[in-house]
Amino acid sequence: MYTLLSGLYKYMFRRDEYCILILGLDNAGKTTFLEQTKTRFNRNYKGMSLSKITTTVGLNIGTIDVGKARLMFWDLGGQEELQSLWDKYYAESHGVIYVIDSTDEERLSETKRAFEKMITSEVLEGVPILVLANKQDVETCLSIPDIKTAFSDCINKIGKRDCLTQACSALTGKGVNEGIEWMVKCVVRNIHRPPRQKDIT
Ligand code: G3D
Repeated sequence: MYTLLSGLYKYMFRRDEYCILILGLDNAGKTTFLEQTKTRFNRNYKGMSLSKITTTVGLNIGTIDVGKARLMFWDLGGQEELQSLWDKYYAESHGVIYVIDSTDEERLSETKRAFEKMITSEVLEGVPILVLANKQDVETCLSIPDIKTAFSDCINKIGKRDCLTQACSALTGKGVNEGIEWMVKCVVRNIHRPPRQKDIT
């Protein structure tokens, strides 16, 4: 009886786990986004003060539960020398959140190059990509149409995968829930699709 009940309990509360990479240049707001996400989705999480966050060096991790999905985030450093490590994590990932600093027009072509390199990786084929146009709380920031125009020649490389550009402020939280909920929908749907080539052993 105990085994039956414990099995039933486990079945009812079982969560499917998904690894989500948070990528983007240094200073884009990746760590702030992760902290904001943890604060919003984990009821008892007491986050650090968002204004005290410093740029990602190495790796930050975090987990949230949304419905029956458990998202495990890996926030990777965005400095040029750390970007070469991103692809070591691709094979494990179910989704990518790519964070752009909408206030940094000077580095727009640099972030586009890093984005292009990432989306052309075969290992990430079919993996949903959420592009966060971050820092939209800053009045002088680039708008979504500005960013989409700057990234327009990436469209063909995105292919058939799910991709959404979401306006966001990691600092105030605007757009964060919408982005996460979209990602959950995509990864849950993908798990019921035939496996990607890399998953076939
Ligand atoms: P990173 O992890 O991508 O390197 P961080 O970036 O999360 O460390 O953020 C870099 C800087 O951008 C931080 O400011 C942080 O407060 C700021 N920032 C992040 N998201 C937003 C946002 O949505 N709006 C605004 N206005 N600022 C944001 P400092 O001053 O500590 O460098």
